[in-house]
Amino acid sequence: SSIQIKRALLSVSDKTGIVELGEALAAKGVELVSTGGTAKALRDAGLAVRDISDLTGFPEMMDGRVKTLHPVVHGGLLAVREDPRHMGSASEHGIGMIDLVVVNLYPFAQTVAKGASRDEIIENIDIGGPSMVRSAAKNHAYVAIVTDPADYGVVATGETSLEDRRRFAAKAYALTAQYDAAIAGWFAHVDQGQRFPETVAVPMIKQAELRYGENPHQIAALYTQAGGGVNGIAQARQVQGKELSYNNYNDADAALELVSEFRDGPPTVVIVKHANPCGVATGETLIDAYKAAFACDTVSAFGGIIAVNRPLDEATAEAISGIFTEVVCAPDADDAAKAVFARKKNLRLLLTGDLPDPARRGRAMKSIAGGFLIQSRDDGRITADELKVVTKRAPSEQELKDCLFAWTVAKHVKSNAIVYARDGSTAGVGAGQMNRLESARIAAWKAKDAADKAGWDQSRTIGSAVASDAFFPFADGLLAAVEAGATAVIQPGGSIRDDEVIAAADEAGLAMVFTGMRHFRH
Ligand code: 93A
Repeated sequence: SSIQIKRALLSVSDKTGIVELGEALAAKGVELVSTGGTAKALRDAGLAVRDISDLTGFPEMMDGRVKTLHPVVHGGLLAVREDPRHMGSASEHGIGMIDLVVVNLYPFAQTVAKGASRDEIIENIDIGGPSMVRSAAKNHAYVAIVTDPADYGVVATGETSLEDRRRFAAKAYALTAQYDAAIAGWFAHVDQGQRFPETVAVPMIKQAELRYGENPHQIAALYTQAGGGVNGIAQARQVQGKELSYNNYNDADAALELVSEFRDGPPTVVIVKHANPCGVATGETLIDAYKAAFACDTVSAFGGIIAVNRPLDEATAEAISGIFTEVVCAPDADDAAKAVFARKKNLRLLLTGDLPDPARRGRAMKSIAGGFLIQSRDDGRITADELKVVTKRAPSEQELKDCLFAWTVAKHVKSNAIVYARDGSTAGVGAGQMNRLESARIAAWKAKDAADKAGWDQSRTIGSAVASDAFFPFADGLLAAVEAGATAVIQPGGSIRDDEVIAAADEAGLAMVFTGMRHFRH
């Protein structure tokens, strides 16, 4: 099953490494056949090359749209060498066998990315290349199809094994599938402006196989969308520590997405546990912010995932190292901070560079049995002047600040979400309950517990602002917040009982603002 290469067809847009490969093949006595540009590159390097037009008996024509689309090429790729009828047809029509095809395609995605005209984009849809890739891959029993320069070394030997040819074939079909997916996506989204095309093909590239999934009996891998252009957690650079697990990625994503909301804000630290923030704070410095975030819930922070919006310094790294932390994610870290973490062998340090734009548009996907739900990413953000004061009392400047801070955090808390905040720091977070009242109670209870543990004279929910990710359907949730000491409320509004809720707020002397936008996150 090892096959000696006698004739190779080289046709590449990206000419990297092609001359070296041509030289190696020529040295093994392989006949080289090429399309125009590739033939020129090889010839310029002093190699003997046969033009494809010589093989087909047709010139490369119609602006190169028809170069290799010919029975002489596809017969030479598809013929079953052991089938006398196939070989009979080949000799009858003067078709010689081709044992190796080296192709990379017209740069479609790159042409789109550089903002080329529609005509130029269309011209960069490769037809002949993928046809050869598919023909050669189908007939991998006899033909090697190389689409990745990383594999040039393997065929430079002048021989191919069946094992390699099978591997190449798998890679080749993945390439044409992704190539067509990119074209289909461009037609649907860009050219036709469809919000949701009839069918979706998403070109995905495997980045890593993970040790296991959410649980050890599940398998898992990380894929990224080809040409994604987003600097998210999947693109972060791991500087040190154990391999990231499935849960690490999921939690680090939640932490990074939340801290990115504060991209242009003061130093901010987010501590996430099981994809929910358990402490978020802003401060004069990163270490101040860390201490305040940690104080919110010192119990849950153990084994947490931390994301920050400033380059890490030594003092903050020292503070973080005080307890067991799974992952730290930052735009950057100075050498001193790196040295501190280096002492914690298991701690995973991820550097992201500039934080992602919190307002960017995108699609979010969730799997359900037998299907996927696709929605636009929750890029909704609210500013102070979009808020509607609904109570007799308007929030003070500090209350307003805390309202907006709590609201931003609540957006990233699993519903039902209730977040108490005071002085730029979360005081209590209630997440993932089946009713809002319980979230309000749990958050207050956790804040009280944190105060007791820290030896403060009172819970930090006293004098806090409270955010609710969706409207209070009844006054009871709001009253639980009043009981916890909240003086200001931010919520979407829109319940049929808004009047009741507003009356209860006025009765308690609260200041309440409506956002008109909710942030369910399930
Ligand atoms: O325009 S095509 O779709 N028509 C063809 O028949 C054809 N054959 C090869 N493009 C075709 N190719 C592509 O040309 C290859 O996939 C490769 O990307 C490129 C190499 O052209 P050249 O050797 O002239 O630079």
